[in-house]
Amino acid sequence: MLFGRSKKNPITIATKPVEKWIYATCGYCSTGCSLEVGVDAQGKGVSVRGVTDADVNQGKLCLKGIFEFEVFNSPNRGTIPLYRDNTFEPYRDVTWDFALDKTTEQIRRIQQKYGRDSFAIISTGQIYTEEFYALGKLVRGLIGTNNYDGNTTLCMASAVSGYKRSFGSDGPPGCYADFDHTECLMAIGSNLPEQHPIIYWRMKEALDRRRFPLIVVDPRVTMLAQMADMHLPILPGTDLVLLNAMAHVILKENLHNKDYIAAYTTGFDDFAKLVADYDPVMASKICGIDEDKIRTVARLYAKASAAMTIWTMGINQSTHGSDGVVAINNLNLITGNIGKPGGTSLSITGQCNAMGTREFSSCSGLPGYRQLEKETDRAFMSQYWGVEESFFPTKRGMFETDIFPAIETGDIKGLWIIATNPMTSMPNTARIRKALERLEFLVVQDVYSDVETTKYAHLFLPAAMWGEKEGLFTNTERRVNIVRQAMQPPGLAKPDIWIFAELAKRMAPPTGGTNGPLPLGVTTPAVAMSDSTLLPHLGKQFRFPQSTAEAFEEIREVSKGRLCDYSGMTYEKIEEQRGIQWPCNDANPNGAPRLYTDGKFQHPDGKAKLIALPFIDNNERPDEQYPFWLNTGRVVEHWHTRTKTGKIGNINKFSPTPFMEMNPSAAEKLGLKQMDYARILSRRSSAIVLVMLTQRVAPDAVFIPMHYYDCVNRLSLGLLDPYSRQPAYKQSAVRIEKISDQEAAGITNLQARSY
Ligand SMILES: Nc1nc2c(c(=O)[nH]1)N[C@H]1C(S)=C(S)[C@@H](COP(=O)(O)OP(=O)(O)OC[C@H]3O[C@@H](n4cnc5c(=O)[nH]c(N)nc54)[C@H](O)[C@@H]3O)O[C@H]1N2
Ligand SMILES: Nc1nc2c(c(=O)[nH]1)N[C@H]1C(S)=C(S)[C@@H](COP(=O)(O)OP(=O)(O)OC[C@H]3O[C@@H](n4cnc5c(=O)[nH]c(N)nc54)[C@H](O)[C@@H]3O)O[C@H]1N2
Ligand code: SF4
Ligand SMILES: [Mo]
Repeated sequence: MLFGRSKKNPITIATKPVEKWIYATCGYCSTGCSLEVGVDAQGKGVSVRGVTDADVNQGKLCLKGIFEFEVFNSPNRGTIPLYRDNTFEPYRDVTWDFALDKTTEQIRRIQQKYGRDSFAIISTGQIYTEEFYALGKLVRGLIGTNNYDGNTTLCMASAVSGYKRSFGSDGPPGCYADFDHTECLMAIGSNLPEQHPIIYWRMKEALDRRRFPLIVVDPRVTMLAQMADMHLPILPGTDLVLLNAMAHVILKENLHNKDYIAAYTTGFDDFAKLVADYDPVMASKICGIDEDKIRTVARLYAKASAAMTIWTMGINQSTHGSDGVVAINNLNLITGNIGKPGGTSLSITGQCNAMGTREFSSCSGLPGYRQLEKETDRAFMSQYWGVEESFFPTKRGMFETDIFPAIETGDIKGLWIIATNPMTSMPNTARIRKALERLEFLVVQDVYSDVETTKYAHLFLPAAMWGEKEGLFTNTERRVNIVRQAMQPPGLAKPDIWIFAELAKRMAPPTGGTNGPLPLGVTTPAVAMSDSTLLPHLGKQFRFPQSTAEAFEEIREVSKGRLCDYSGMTYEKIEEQRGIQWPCNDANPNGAPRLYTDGKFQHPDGKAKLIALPFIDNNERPDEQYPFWLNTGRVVEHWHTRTKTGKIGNINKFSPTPFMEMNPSAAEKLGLKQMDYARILSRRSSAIVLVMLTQRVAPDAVFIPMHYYDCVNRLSLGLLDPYSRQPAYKQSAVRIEKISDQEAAGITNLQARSY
């Protein structure tokens, strides 16, 4: 006789008719998991599985990776270019020739009328490195605007800026294997289990094998905080004070590594003088962490034979984001924890290829971490590309967060947005909307035609997505990994690099016929420019990569001898090794896990800088009118503005509706119950959210995920960091109101679901 479970029908998992498995790297987060896409006999992606012999994930995937094949069949993909003369008209289908000619013509018209820099370009961290390289060549070599930036300003800019200030160059020095060696791990403003589930798994495995203290600094009791040995629920935006106070204790108690400091750093005296002011008693009043806890953590960190810090947006998205990163580097320099196993400053990157854009997109400089400010760097790229050196600007242009205000002031008249959705992701979106409405020409290049920003565009260019084209991503630990093409793009959608190459052709018709035929069998006649006064800067050898493989060859050449050296890589070797960590060259043919192992840094004197960092409290703070801190961030099931995950049923079902985490005691005072709709107001605007009661947030704070259109970024202020220009998304002040008509609120709220 059968009882209980065994009596029920057994669960069966439908077999997938997979014909072949195609190697790829996950297209969501910067963990960089190796996976394979299962394709059926009709060429359709029907499954995904993890790659077991990949160092990064060893066969594991998180839920976004497991369901990633479903993006291929998601609705509202862009399949044909769309155009309208005025944004109040409906779009009409147009040919690629029309769309590309129109883009070229509008860019040149605006530049000729208002100046070269009046046309701006905002890109992303989510296309392939080769595509970034090609875009950079198009912008720096042909279009010639200096107002070219990416959404990485919303994300990694503070880490980049902090690494540059401390070490003389961008580039995370550590790797995931450091978890296996560390004797103390501090995680600041990083919700690893939800945002980088497989890095978390690596960390947890290391922790299970070999106990080491885990310290978590986060105002919210995240899952990581719950498993920490010590959770420091810091007052929002005050991490710099905590870090300065830790350095204070370490110096005062003589726990610093004097030999390391003397041999490899400069600036110690000024630094020591400043942190002398940050004693734990005074610091505890500012950052809300008990003075003894600060001392204990500082001692633990300094006494460990190897200690490391990881951080993400809790540090970067702050008015002292860049300083916070430098403070982490300071801490690791004074304790000799850079470039050694288990001792590092490892910024956990965000998007799948936020690293690739930093390395080769030319967004803030020139390829291979070259700087516009450096004569030798300009001269090298001028010679290599065949672009007159004087055509390059001598300093970087506007950041994304400065481009929108420049539209308001009329300095920017045209904008090209590539793979980012600022109408949902920028702070204070009402202001962004007004700015977009002022543009004479807006072109949006995205894989989905329903992305919110297209509502304000004149032209939409449909791009092929991850898995529908081949190319490289670099992950958090500098690992370059490949995505092979598993699927054909839908309709007329084209790889981003094809679009860049076609525009290049229109801007500089090939002279010597060096450019080969276009990929995917599509050829269009090059359109001569009506006015070629912008072109005399081009040398005869100027050519434009027509495929990712061609761009990769250029990347290998220009990166030779640089920190981010790809010269020893080939696509085959990358796939074979399941990713290679740069530098990869003759000295390190299989890549290198760590940077600065020899204590030689990238500042001209070869030393790292210890920098004194005074804390300036300039956040918007809760007051009587707006009594709650608004904290924003992510949940595991959604990806950013939900253009992908909002359309995948198995993922969207976990949180289809905008919600707010709220402490039960605060809710009770306002008469709010679980699952009530509440109105949340800031000095900018208001939004409606579902109330989720949880002890995860403090009674004077709420947390709202960033993923929903017309929601949290209507409220956020986004004050900017002075170095990185990154917005402080994590600190604004809000008020919460009970809504009497719950039914009406539900209807209003439905609109925010968008999909
Ligand atoms: N599932 C999923 N994963 C993702 C993404 C996604 O959209 N969805 N996006 C990717 C991208 S681009 C990024 S940048 C990363 C972001 O990854 P994370 O930075 O880990 O994620 P967030 O939720 O933005 O914020 C992390 C934590 O910062 C804390 N925090 C807020 N204010 C402060 C503060 O003042 N001090 C400190 N110390 N902490 C604070 C928040 O409470 C939150 O728990 O995730 C990547 N991974
Ligand atoms: N309140 C708040 N706001 C935030 C944050 C926060 O923590 N709080 N975090 C910020 C951070 S860290 C980030 S990274 C940003 C992210 O913000 P966004 O960059 O705006 O977010 P995504 O939804 O990832 O947008 C990427 C777009 O690229 C498209 N796309 C995907 N693949 C391709 C491709 O191959 N080619 C092309 N052409 N398009 C493609 C997608 O459909 C999508 O529309 O949000 C920022 N905004
Ligand atoms: S952890 Fe990141 S890279 Fe790995 S499967 Fe999940 S989303 Fe993809
Ligand atoms: Mo990000």
